[in-house]
Amino acid sequence: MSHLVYLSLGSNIGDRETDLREAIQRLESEGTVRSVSSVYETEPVEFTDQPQFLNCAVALETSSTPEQLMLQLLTIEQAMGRQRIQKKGPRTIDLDILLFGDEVVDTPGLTIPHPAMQHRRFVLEPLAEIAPDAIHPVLKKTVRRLLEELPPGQQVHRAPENSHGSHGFSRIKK
Ligand code: PH2
Ligand code: MG
Ligand code: MG
Repeated sequence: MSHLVYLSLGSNIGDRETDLREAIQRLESEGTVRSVSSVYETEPVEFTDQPQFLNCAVALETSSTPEQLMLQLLTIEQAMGRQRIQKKGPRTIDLDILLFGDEVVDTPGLTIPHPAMQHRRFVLEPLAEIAPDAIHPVLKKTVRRLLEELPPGQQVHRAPENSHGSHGFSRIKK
């Protein structure tokens, strides 16, 4: 049984765009990448004294369970040199599960939907680009609606495209 999962990717140290692209490539071995949003330059929120982020959203079709996928994401983060020094602090790569089909998971190690997604423009703006009609199974609202309901603030804008165009990966796949 496979599920369509939405992930948020972020990087704010090192070559941020290369790291996002490498993470997406690595995700290909965990399932099928169905779509990738534009890359957004976003101001840091929650822990604000850190560099600007690049963020994007990815739709991944996977036959893993939520727990298996979480471990796969952790393994990718570690393989890419992620160091955990400061909570919510600078990172080379962060891979978070936002939505896992319509499943709801609430265990000490894993919460799905991501507990902060509805408050974060850096999550909702890229996600709305690839999945405006996806439904948050707890709040029972579409991603489009969650984005519309966000209070003003949190700067997010599409990063300029690089010389390869489309950041070197195709946006929407069949
Ligand atoms: N991630 C955080 C905390 N703050 N801010 C932005 N703009 N983008 C992020 O990915 C981010 C953040 C914790 O994971
Ligand atoms: Mg995160
Ligand atoms: Mg994370």
